[in-house]
Amino acid sequence: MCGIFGYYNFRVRRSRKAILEFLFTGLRRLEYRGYDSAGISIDVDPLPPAESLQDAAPASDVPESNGHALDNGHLSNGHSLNGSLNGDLDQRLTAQGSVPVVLKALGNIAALVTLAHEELCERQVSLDTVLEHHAGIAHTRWATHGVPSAVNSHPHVSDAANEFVVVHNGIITNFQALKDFLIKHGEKFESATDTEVIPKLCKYVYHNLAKTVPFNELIMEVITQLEGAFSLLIKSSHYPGELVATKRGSPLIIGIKNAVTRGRSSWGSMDGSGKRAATGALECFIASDASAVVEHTKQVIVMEDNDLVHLQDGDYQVFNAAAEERRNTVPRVLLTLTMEVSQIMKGGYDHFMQKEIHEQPDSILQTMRGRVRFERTSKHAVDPYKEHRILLGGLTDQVETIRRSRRIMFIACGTSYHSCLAARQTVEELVDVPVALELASDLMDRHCPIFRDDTCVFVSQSGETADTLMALEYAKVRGALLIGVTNTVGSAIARMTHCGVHINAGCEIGVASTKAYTSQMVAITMMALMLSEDSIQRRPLRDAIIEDMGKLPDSIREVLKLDDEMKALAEQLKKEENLLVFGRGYNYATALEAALKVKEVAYMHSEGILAGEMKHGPLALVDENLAIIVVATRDRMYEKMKSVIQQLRARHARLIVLCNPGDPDLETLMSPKCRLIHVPRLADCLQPIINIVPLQLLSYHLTILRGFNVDQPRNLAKSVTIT
Ligand code: UD2
Ligand code: GLU
Repeated sequence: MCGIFGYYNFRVRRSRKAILEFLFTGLRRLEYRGYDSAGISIDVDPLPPAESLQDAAPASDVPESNGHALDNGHLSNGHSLNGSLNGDLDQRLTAQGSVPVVLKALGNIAALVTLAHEELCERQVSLDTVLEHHAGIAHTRWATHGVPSAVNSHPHVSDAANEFVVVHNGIITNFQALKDFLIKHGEKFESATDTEVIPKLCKYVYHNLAKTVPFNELIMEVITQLEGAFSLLIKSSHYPGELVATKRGSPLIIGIKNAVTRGRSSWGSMDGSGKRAATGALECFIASDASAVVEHTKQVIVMEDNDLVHLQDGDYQVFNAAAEERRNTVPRVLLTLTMEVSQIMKGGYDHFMQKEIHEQPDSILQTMRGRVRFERTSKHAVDPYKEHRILLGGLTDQVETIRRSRRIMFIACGTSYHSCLAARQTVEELVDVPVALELASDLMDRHCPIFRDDTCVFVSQSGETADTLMALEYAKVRGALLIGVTNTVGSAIARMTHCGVHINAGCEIGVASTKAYTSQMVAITMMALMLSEDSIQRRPLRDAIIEDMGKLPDSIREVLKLDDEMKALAEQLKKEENLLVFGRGYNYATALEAALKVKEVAYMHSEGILAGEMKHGPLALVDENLAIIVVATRDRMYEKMKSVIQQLRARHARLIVLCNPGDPDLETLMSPKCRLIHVPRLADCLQPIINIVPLQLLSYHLTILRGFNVDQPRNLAKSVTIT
């Protein structure tokens, strides 16, 4: 899991400073995906280019490497820019006017920016130099193999001369075998990563092929040796100005921007072969996800597994390693992103998590937009219920198959799993099909039986969650109907499922999922409502739910007014070491999700407890010091929850009770040490969508008050694209 970004320009004049800024901005957009270290590779000139001859230092004046070593905590390059390159390579590079330099830093992007400027300045690399043709790559890491450090951070290189430079997202599962092989052939490794085998393998293959082959063919050869998941950007001093992007398992998209030259588009002709006629200027923005591309261009190619894109001389060609003839290009459709630039900005909020919590009235509306018909026909209509309906365009063709399934199995991880848990009961109540719920990793560990008449629903915000994807592959082999519920159009899950629902919540950047969670619950509820449309017996229930769905945005607006109250509560709780959250029925998921939020961003130990299990263990923890949140809104579980509150009160617990207003019983149950948080009342199955919001606010404020980075919790990354 990490962020990869690449910038390629051809016949588009960009100063080196602008190129660096593209790379840094790309990394900033992707930082939420991983942020323990970062690095870039750009080209520098062994000889000063014509335009900057007057102000740049002569080549002979460019200092030798100042000896920054791999282990100095900052920089991995340390390779001299002149003098160290031998024989014909040196000449060729000089002719092409570029040689890759690698800069990397432990810590966040800001640390890399500072280091890069210092380092380039020290080497007298002119930032004003204009480069008409350049390929730069960048990476923000989330370590899987080897601790976060400058040595382990990317780009990784083949050798001291940077013959091959690679950034990688994913895990190479056979790296040890490759490493052993390469060591036997004289290669030396510096990092503890799996990634380092890739540049070294590139170099090995390059020098062992009978003749020099095009860059794409070389890399095609290399990736056939790789097992596991990867998205890669590779540049090489042997192929100056060229870039190869390839992927299997991990996501990668290419944004294409064609500059208009001499009054006509340089786009040239797309002949459907995936090959673009090289008529002029081209800029490409290659990234792990759309958030880093959308501000530059909306035209993208979503790369498929085993795709390899070769950027050369202002042309891009797409090949596929699984194609019968790997040297032939394959056609790929140019998609238009619907995302807006404003979605990736904080828009006046201090943090993405805060922004996304406050966006929920709108994100939920977007999830329902065009899919829920709230108004009923007049009471004189033949069938007054007919118009009160749900239409999920992506599922219409499969409704009958789903209804006839042996079971509906929801498969997800983390917060997405909680959304399935919250909505499970709704599906059970409305649809006559047994429902199962599986954590993707556990399903795979157990080799859980799946049959061809099962419907498997895969829920993932990013649509790229590795465990969920593996479960998807597993279910696919077994012939089940595969449905996706995802926030990311064009993601692996959206593409690999037979059908599905996009939740349309808008780009979610905060690592702790908030708006995607509530939209997932709404999407699954809509699914259940659509599947139960034929049931006369359930019409009153369906009607009540749909009626209240219309109230969701305003109810959430109401709950968001609790912001100050939740901040005050966070102030009270900020020094706690433990926090329990009790819930049951629909709100067991609320308890688990609230506890997950508190632990993942505020680093406070927190547990969600099924209140029905209280007497079977958790009650032993309760004393007058333990802070406990109890979710006791007035659904079918309310009376039982009141009894839970009584028992907790009897042990002098410090209670915070989330409830609906207007119950004098509850008021009298509480002591001055206890606190009530009032939220609006909605249909039972929609109540968890409301209830989680104040608890999201609480975890947000707890994190800020405890002094942690709410958008970048330690050791976590947004979408877990590796298992
Ligand atoms: C589609 C359009 C929407 C609008 C609307 C008009 C897209 C992405 N959506 O929305 O912009 O034009 O029609 O009626 O173009 N799918 C999967 N797996 C998943 C998610 C979705 O296979 O995980 C499929 C789904 O079965 C459908 C397509 O992707 O064929 C679009 O899904 P959707 O939920 O966006 O569909 P809809 O009709 O709400
Ligand atoms: N496995 C690689 C590493 O640990 C890449 C991790 C990532 O995707 O950031 O460096």
